[in-house]
Amino acid sequence: MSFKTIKITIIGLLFCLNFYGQSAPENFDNPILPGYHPDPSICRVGDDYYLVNSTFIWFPGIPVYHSKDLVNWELIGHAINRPEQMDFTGLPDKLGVFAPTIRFHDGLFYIINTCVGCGMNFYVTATNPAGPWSDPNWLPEAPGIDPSLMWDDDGKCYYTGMTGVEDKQWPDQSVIFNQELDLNQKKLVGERHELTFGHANNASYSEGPHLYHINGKYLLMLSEGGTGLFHALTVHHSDSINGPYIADYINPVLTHRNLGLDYPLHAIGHGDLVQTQHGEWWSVMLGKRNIDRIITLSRETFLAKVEFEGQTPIFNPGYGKVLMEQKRPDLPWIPVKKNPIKDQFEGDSLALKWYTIRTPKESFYTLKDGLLKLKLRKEVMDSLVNSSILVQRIEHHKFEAATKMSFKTSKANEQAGITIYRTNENHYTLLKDKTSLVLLKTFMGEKTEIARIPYKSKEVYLKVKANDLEVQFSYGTAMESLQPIGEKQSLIVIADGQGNAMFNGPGVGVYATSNGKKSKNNAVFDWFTYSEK
Ligand code: 6LW
Repeated sequence: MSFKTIKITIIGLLFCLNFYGQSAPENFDNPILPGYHPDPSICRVGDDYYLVNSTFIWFPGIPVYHSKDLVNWELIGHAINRPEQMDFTGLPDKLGVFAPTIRFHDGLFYIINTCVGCGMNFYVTATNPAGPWSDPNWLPEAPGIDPSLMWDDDGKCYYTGMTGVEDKQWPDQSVIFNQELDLNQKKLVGERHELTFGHANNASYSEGPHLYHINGKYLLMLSEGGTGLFHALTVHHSDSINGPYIADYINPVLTHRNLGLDYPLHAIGHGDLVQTQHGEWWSVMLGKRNIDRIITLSRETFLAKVEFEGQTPIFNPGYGKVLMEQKRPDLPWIPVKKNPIKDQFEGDSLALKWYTIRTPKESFYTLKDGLLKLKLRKEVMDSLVNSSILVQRIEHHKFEAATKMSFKTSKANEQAGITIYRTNENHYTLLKDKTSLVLLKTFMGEKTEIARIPYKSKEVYLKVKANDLEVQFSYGTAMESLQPIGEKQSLIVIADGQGNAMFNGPGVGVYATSNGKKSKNNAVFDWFTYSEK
């Protein structure tokens, strides 16, 4: 090998190796955002991609992700992270912030969304997508849910949304409409135009619309069939922004509803399109991985290639479905810093991956000297108000989470420990109290004590280990000598469709409560680990 060849090889290798020392793979794996990541919307600004999801009553709300390659995503902030912006108090877990749309126009980022149960449609803006985001601009005149924005060549901003139909011709009929949004007056103006009821004459829940102006034609992409098994993406074309829109013959352009109940990926729909700086088209969409038809990870975000044949987007040409692995976009490979397995609670703020449930009205934790101190408050996670709970997304069917906690009490009402949370009526807790450790299951609002073990010392290690549909809780005075508490438990407790578990997703984390009485006590957490197993 000549010196020149060696030099070229080394330069080539350096190009292939990014700054984390990983070589760029040929393929990527789906989902690109595992775990609770429903209703994705995406936009590109130059070489940068931004993606948002719905979060219902989790706080902070509406995560903003950034990527350079459409595969590696870094959480950079949240659109709703100040309690004054939005109040989720009193809302069931399936309400709150629904499907957002993110767009960039004229130097400003826009996220438009609906807070169902707390003010309905609104938009927030930011010059930096990591935040701060503005207070919500409420649009009380905008009916329905799932708003989207599009700026047309005339410089006007168009709002597209879905709303109900008064005299329904078939069950669950809804309508997609558009109207001009005057950004100076911050309200919808002019006439409202009905665009479509969906592509089929029994289309249910036409929703999640996005409007694109591509090669002089208007493309309206929406979802039909509801966000479960019958979910599908359809497209509709028009020469004029206000219609008439003609359904594409290829509809639905993407669905898994014809693949059968036992196909491991259900509910594909609710998508958004993006064109790369190199001209490729890609789409993000939601889907539900299932085990034996049971969905414990809720709706996740997937990526699929799109090629246009004329005006028609063809999703994953030759396959027509979402793939678990495929060739990655033609973009430089830029991995992002992964969340460390062990959160040592260093620094003075929690990592962005942590959420509480419903808007906090007071501060309930502190971080100091590498310790997370959780205040015991009278609120409980079974109610519809914020309690002292902090969770992060469960992203894998097989995972392990553990913590080291110091907690001592002389009062029978005080408890603290670890939790797997889906809704106020569906969760597990492994809690330490005055005299013991207790494993509690709350399923469809009914609480059962699974196991109780006398436990005295102040320090305790608590662990959950999930294997598909089962979870084993354990405890001990050292990580090396943990003992199981109770039998293996079923994760059906946090699965979709069980009681009030719908739309939102599951989390794992820490919790402390004084069960209705005032308290000055704290539970102190040294670290928290989460990893795929
Ligand atoms: C959302 C709707 C949907 O607003 O589910 O899957 C609703 N699509 O578009 C709640 O996420």
